Amino acid sequence: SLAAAGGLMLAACGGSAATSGGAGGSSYTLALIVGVKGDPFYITMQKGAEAKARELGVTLLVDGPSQWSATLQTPIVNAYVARKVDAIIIAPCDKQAMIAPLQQASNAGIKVITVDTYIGDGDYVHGPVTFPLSYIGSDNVQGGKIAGEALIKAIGGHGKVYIQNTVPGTSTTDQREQGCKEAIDATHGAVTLVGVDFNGDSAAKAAEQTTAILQRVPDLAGIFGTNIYGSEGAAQAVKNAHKQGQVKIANFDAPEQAIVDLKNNVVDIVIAQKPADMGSIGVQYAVDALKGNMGAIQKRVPTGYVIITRDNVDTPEAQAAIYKS
Ligand code: T6T
Repeated sequence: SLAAAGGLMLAACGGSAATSGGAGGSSYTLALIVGVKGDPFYITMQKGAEAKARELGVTLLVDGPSQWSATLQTPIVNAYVARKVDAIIIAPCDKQAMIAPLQQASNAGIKVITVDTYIGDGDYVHGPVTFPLSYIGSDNVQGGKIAGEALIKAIGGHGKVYIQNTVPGTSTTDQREQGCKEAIDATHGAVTLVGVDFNGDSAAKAAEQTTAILQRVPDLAGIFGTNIYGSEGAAQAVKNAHKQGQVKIANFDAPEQAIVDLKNNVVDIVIAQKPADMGSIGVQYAVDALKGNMGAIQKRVPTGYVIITRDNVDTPEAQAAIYKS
């Protein structure tokens, strides 16, 4: 397939995608497989992973599918298994479909760590899938709840809301939807959910779907965008309809555009994750595991959030949380 060819090409001309370790030059080769290429969240994760790889003197290869798709991500995993890397640090695109290819990697003796998203139910101690060494990422039910509660507050505690989601089966965004629904349920009917759409991780599709909802539900009060693309598309549609300020938006993730929209009153809350920490801890854990230092590894590492509003957007903490692109 195209993705396999792309993966092999990247591997073959490794130079651009590989960060080679400095001092001492270890023999370890790690692979970071992101959820989708070009996403500022994963670009920021990659920078964190590369910095840690340099510090520890290991080689890091980086690749990912061109679209959010387990079908496109699977041959990338297979290519790294064939290449016999020492560890795979991956944001799996689907919590079920990525189990088998990663199980094969693990069976081949490759250390597997998941970052951002998980496989199975994310509980690698008691859950159905236990071979990954750790799941490093946000608490996404909590994140969805924070978004939902902020949205409910922004709309004055009552009214109609809509969720712009990405691809079902993705652990992160499934859990954000769940957390937001819990916040809505806690209003006991004061806030109602008029719909959830899945945009396939495309901002253009998200804008199209949101435009249709704005027409169908003229008194829509608020929108929760569950990631960069859902939020970006929702904001674009609201701007196109000249409804900024009237329709409130809770924006998951913190690319530059979200900060612009926050400052222009198009969105009211920006929930920044810590992708660089996910990448950095992922690399640290892979090296710990390869050195047999299992005591250093926790099976679950929640990385936390920085909540950005107009009140704190110019603080150093908020500015540092904005994703790189
Ligand atoms: O929200 C992040 C990530 O946590 C999610 O799994 C996929 O989408 C993003 O990369 C943002 O686009």
